[in-house]
Amino acid sequence: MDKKNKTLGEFIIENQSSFQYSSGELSKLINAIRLAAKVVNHEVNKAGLIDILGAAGDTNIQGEDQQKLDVLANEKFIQTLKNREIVCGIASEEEDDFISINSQDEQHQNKYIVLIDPLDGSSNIDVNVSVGTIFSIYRRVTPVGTPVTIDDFLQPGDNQVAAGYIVYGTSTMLVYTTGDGVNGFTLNPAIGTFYLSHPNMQFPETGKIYSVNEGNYIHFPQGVKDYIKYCQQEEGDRPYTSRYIGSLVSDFHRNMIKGGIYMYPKSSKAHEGKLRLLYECNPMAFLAEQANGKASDGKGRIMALKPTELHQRVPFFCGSTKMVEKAEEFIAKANK
Ligand code: P6P
Repeated sequence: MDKKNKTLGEFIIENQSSFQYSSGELSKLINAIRLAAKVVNHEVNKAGLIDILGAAGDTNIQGEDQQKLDVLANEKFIQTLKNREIVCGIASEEEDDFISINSQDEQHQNKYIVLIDPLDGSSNIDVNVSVGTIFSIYRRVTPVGTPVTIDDFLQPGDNQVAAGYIVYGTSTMLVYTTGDGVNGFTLNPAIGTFYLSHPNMQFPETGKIYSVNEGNYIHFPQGVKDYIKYCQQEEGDRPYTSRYIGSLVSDFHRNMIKGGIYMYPKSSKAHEGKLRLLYECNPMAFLAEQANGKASDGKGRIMALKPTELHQRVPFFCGSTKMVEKAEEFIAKANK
């Protein structure tokens, strides 16, 4: 079959044998995410009509309570994942604690946990800038059939069995990995089908784009300041271009296609950085490494970190391998 006309459903079926665990469950997991993505996509695209439909907290013209989109996205993903009877626990940026899903039917020995950032960059919605959903999937580590514990969620990123994002941009794309490369699927909204549009996505080894909020420059550690100045120097293939959308998924997606580095360093204002390890950095790091890129906390691999808290933050440097390594070099030199 022509790769370009392949649907997400066909792709999952064709590749389920490459998923090292029980294949049927992967299909259900990704199909649940696919369904929730279409529902959220519909709501995000309606956001521009908020003045007509009513802002969050109001009732819309149908008399329905208008929800904040990140609350709605959170509810849609949780509800869809619960209904599929293969997930035993969910953690979300929108939930203080993890959700334990105890299947009533003992034959459903649910083995997977999912961590999500249901609508990352949601503050961009009001200004019509693209936003995204990020997901990370593990097998539980506590005995099947018992309620999940925090240990099931505090696993290093290297234990992920699948991860991906949906970017709600000029087109809606679902990009994911199960450890066998990264593939991107574009939604045809007319028929509600995702098509394989970006097979085997790879970060260029280097690039000319650096993404960082330079408004925080004076608060960055010296090594980060030195790297940013390096990017701006007139030498060789520099100065680079600065591009910062303020939406991790969008900056990551552009950099994966064009080459580049995304940075959210720690600073005197954000002592551990801003991004969350479990449901932002680890899934993006899994994708980056599967696409021959790199993801670091400035010193070492993000996915090697042993998490200690559900919502912990870490500094994040991610993208083209040579650019991340250069940033690590400046950080190490400044720390000598
Ligand atoms: P700042 C969105 O809130 C987010 O988590 C990422 O998607 C984005 O890259 C970053 O924070 C933007 O944060 O502090 O630069 O506005």
